[in-house]
Amino acid sequence: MGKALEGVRILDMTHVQSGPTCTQILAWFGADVIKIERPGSGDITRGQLRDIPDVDSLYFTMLNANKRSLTLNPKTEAGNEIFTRLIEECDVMVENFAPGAIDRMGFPWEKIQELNPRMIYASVKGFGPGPYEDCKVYENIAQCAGGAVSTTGEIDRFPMVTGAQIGDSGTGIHLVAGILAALLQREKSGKGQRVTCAMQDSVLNLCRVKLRDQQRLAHGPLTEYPQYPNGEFGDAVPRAGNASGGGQPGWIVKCKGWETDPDAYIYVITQARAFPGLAKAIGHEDWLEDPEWSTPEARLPKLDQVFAEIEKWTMTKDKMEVMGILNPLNVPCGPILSMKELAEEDALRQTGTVVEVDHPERGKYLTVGNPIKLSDSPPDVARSPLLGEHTEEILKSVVGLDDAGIAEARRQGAI
Ligand code: CAO
Repeated sequence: MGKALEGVRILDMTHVQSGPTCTQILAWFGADVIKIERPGSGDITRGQLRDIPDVDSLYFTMLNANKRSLTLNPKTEAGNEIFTRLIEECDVMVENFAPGAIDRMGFPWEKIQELNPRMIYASVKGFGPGPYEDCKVYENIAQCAGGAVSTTGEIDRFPMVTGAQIGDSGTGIHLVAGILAALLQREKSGKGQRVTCAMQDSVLNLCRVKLRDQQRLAHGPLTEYPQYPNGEFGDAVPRAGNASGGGQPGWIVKCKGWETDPDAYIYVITQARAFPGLAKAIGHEDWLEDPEWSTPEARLPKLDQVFAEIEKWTMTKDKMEVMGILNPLNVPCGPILSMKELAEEDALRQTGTVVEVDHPERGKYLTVGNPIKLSDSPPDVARSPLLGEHTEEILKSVVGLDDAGIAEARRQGAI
């Protein structure tokens, strides 16, 4: 079966995490992704957080599946010529270097357009135009700048970053959407365009509900926040612990074994229409007849007591037992799953969300496959390339160099 992006060639100038997440998804959709890496060392993540000496790290292998690797230094004379040919031969160029790095290599957008008017040139930067546009940015900085950190954490404690890589991988996924839209527009216009995603913007987009709450604050306290009705609200959205971001109250409660198992917890949402079943399950049928508890409005100021009662019940059961009882009652709930549990989850293996791949140097490892499922374009997850594994192959078939040209490029240190 063909793949959705078959025939699309990507000039992948990405490194670390944000850009590589984007091009990895494009590769899973079937694009030919040519990853350009600095001769000798390659993407810095190949050597970062290594678990096995002298072998590409999991950081690299889990972000660069299904790509081909070409070592190239565009700052050399031969490298500049090869890079020029690649721009002519590719459909999309993706990069996430520090601001201005590609320009300094001698390839500003104007020149790229001249070389290939159909080229889509996609970039991740930390910030959009403005006071911080020249800053280098990593994940946690983006989380801070995009509003995630000020709104995450325990109430009245210090701000907290989240383990989800919403700045890096989150921005990479936003960039995928921009590239696909630009490819579609090119079908009609015949022209490429510039696609840019700032990490701050992507994080803020993911924190949309918190900007909603900022505006609601002007009209009174945020009644679903744990600070209501007894705590104080300032002039900015506060941290809300584990309160639900939606209109239905939710919280994390302990389950059996919590004293020794750090993940023996479950998230329970007291959705109004499922509340009668929940109340009965925890032995609080009395609440349903009592006007002090029977309506969401009556319960709102005493959510802490509601969840304390739920917890008394959940502490007598393990989290999967709670799931088994509450789900048939349509009570939305979710166990706190550890990475160990996720790695061992059979259903995720079956859907290709967790995939085992074989690597010639490290052996078998697990990766997260494509979370976006296309029925006519299922991904075959392949291992990441070794550094420069496809250099000669690409120079011959895409760039059109012969053996003498390759030898000269090598002599100059261009590849
Ligand atoms: N051959 C020769 N030189 C190369 C090369 C190659 N194949 N690939 C990159 N380089 C050079 C660049 O040209 C640049 O040189 P100059 O600064 O002299 O122009 C240099 O390598 C380093 O690039 P950099 O500044 O991007 O790298 P860094 O490690 O200092 O910074 C990062 C990393 C991520 C902070 C920065 O790239 C950045 O802010 N990127 C945009 C935001 C982003 O994507 N952040 C998320 C990263 S994932 O956590």
